Parts: sequence; structure tokens; C-alpha cells
Amino acid sequence: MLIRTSDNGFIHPNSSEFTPRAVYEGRRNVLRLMASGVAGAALAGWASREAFAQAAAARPGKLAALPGGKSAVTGAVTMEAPTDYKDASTYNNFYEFGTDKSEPARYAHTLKTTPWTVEVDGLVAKPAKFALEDLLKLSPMEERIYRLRCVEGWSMVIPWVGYSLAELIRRVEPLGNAKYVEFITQADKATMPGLRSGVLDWPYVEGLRLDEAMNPLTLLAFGMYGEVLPNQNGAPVRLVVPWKYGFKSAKSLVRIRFTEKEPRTAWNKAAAQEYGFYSNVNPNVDHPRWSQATERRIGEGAGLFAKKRKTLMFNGYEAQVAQMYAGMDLKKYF
Ligand SMILES: Nc1nc2c(c(=O)[nH]1)N[C@H]1C(S)=C(S)[C@@H](COP(=O)(O)O)O[C@H]1N2
Ligand SMILES: [Mo]
Repeated sequence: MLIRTSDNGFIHPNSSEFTPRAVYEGRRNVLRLMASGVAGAALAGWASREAFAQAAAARPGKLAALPGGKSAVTGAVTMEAPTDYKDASTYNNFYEFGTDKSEPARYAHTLKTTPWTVEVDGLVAKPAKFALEDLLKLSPMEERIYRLRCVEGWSMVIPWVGYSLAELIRRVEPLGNAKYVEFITQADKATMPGLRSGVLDWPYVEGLRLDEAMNPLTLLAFGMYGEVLPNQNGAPVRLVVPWKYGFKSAKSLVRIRFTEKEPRTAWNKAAAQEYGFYSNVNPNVDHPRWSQATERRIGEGAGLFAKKRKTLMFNGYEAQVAQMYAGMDLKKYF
């Protein structure tokens, strides 16, 4: 099943009506492989590049060609063409591999994504350690094309593959006093050269209120563009929270912890006056050092030729998320 979200906030569970056939046919095999049947061997091996390379080679169409295929994506999710795969996989923030945008693509090959375990604990009735293979099978995968708006003022449109984090949360049964969810990511000195820098307090930690984590838009992503996540995009499993600035979408998750108190996040610890806990995309609340009213879509020219787009409230997902913040002063809770 694919879910596509249109610009006006409509979620449709029946993919094939909304998904142009070329896109659907092309990605079907990968989605099927990821989600289900091949089970055992294929899923177990999924995290290994070798196994995936074989699956990719067996595909009828070259999926990497789709992102630029504008006709193929008309009418999908955002009504906007996905960013070129090359941009999405070479212009990254993943400070564990360096602070320059090009560094994650150059250095993240050292990240060891198999074996991989995600521990889910804290205030839950059923804490568990999920091997990646089991996480992959937990729920059917969907494709969701989301805008990603970085706090720095640029944005991309990325077709993710995964399922709602709520699926996982339901399995572990949060207790009544669980109010927040903390996301803890990989911090391995041996494979992540960026940890030598003190720019952030490692591990990179993010957090959401429980209702935000349960919102169906919040995605646990295992792939993008119909393929396995490249390491630089947060393999083997990451969060995608499309109505918040990109830094809330923590990469390479190893632990998800339910808490009563609001978690301290890596960016909040680094600069509390600049990065609040909520960090909802909001064109009306400037960053202390720059405006958040507009953004540059990666791929739409640079420098003098950069086209400016108006940033949308909650990154365009207002219809699905605004009610969670009813009555809150979003300037105070930035
Ligand atoms: N672990 C970790 N997760 C992270 C980051 C990081 O440095 N480390 N950077 C964040 C930021 S600032 C952004 S904009 C997005 C970028 O995701 P992308 O490279 O897939 O576009 O990842 C977020 N998740
Ligand atoms: Mo970002």
C-alpha cells in the first residue's frame, strides 16, 4: 500500500488511484521486496549493500532515473517534482561524518549498518530490542513524498519509503505517564569521523511529544527513491518529521525511549536560544540570525539564480498537524 499526501493535506490510503502507473510499476518490486514476502533471506540480507545491489539490478526500470521524470510525479503527494536523487544523496547534513554538505556522501561508507538493533524502552509496557530484519517486517512499507525543510533555509522533496512510527509505538504500549519520545542515534567513534569534533554533544539526540510521534505523518524510513537509504541519508533506519525543521529527522536510530520529561536534544544543548524543542517549520518565527520566511529548493539554481519560494506554515502540512498546537504560543514554543 502506498500513501500519498497531496498539497491540501489529504491522505489517501489507496495508492494505485493516485500513483501514476509508471512510478507505481517501477517501484512495486522494491516495495514488495522490502515489505514482505521474500522474507527470511532477502530481508535478513537487506541491510547489506551486496544483497540490495542484486535486487536493484533485477529491477525492470532504473528507478534512479525517476526523480527527474517530472511527468511521472505530477499529482503525487506534494505536486512538486522530487529533488534529483544525486542532490538528495550528496548534499547532506550528517555531522557524524563532517559538517560540510559533501562530507557525509564521501565518508559515510564506513558506517556499519549490519547487524543493526533498535532498542525501544523507557515508559512502555513492552520494551523490546528490534533487529533490523524484524523492524522491516513490522508493518507494510509505503512511499511518501515529503518536503524536507532545513533550518538553514533550503529544502528538498524526497520520496521516502517506510511506515508510520505509530505502528512501532503501538507495539510497545506506552504507559500513561509517557509524554515524550527520545530518539538516540548511532555514535561510533570507529566509523564516524565527525565525532572527533565537539560541534555537538554526541550521540545526536532528538525528541518529540508523544502525540507528535504518533501522528501518522511521522515516518520511520528505511528507503528513499524506491531504494535502500544511502548511509549518508541515515541508513539503515531514520525518522522523518516533515512539518519540522530537518534536524528533527534523526538519522541512524539505535534507541527510542519513552519519557515523562521533555528530552534535551542535541541542537537545543548546542544553542538553546536558536533551536527549541518544537522546531516546527514556521515562516512567521525567524531564527535569531536569519529569516525563515523563504527557502531555496535544492536543484533550482544557486547564488544569483537561486529561486526563492515562500516557506509554508508547518512546511505545508498544516491541515494534518496544526490541531496539535492549538492554543500554544508558537513564538514561545519555537
Ligand atoms: N544523526 C543525525 N541526524 C541528522 C543530522 C545529523 O547531523 N546527525 N542532521 C539533520 C539535519 S540538519 C537535516 S536537514 C536532515 C538532512 O537529511 P538528508 O541528508 O536525508 O536530507 O538530517 C537531520 N538528521
Ligand atoms: Mo537541517
